Amino acid sequence: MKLKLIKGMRLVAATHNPGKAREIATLLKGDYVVVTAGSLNLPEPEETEATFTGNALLKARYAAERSGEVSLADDSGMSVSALDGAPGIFSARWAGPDKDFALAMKKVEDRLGEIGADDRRAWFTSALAVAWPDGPAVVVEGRVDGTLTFPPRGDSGFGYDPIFIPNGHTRTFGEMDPVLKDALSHRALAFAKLKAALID
Ligand code: ITT
Repeated sequence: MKLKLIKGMRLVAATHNPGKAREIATLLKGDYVVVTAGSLNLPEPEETEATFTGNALLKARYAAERSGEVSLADDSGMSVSALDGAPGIFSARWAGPDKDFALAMKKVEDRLGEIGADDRRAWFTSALAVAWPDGPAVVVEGRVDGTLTFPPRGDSGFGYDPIFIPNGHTRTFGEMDPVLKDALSHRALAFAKLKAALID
């Protein structure tokens, strides 16, 4: 069977993160009827896998099984070179139970200070998985490289956006027009791959 996403169909966005849900809806550009896992009252699965792609597949499959509809999940995070790729898949968990990203960004700054690292290189990864209720699934990954800046700048976007400057730019993702972030982000790059694989 050839897996395809047909324009106009309903897609469950298997995320409970409003910032991500907004970006996913924009990237699907009105071609699909997007319903969120939250609006269907689907619970959040525990992210037990060790990779972005593993957790993206786990979340997409979990939503597809419970909703009976084609589901799309994103597992993403920020990795810091000098911290050996941390927080990586633990990016959400560094913000604690209150999802406090000011705290998470401070933790990144403090860890860099503790080890006396000058290297400010970092990257974002987004793994996007689509799962069909009858079993098949597809996963792709996108990555954008950049450098970190402290203190955080800008209140656009979400998560770690205020400390991340993508290469070739001077503004953080938090200061940038969301249209520009959506044109060059890790999520946009993963979407381009997904479209090439699943959309005619
Ligand atoms: P769902 O699992 O419900 O989708 P989540 O927030 O728990 O929501 P993840 O497990 O994938 O999602 O965690 C990824 C974290 O990495 C997320 O909470 C953000 O803080 C951060 N992150 C991912 N993409 C980001 C982006 O584009 N800009 C800023 N931070 C981002």
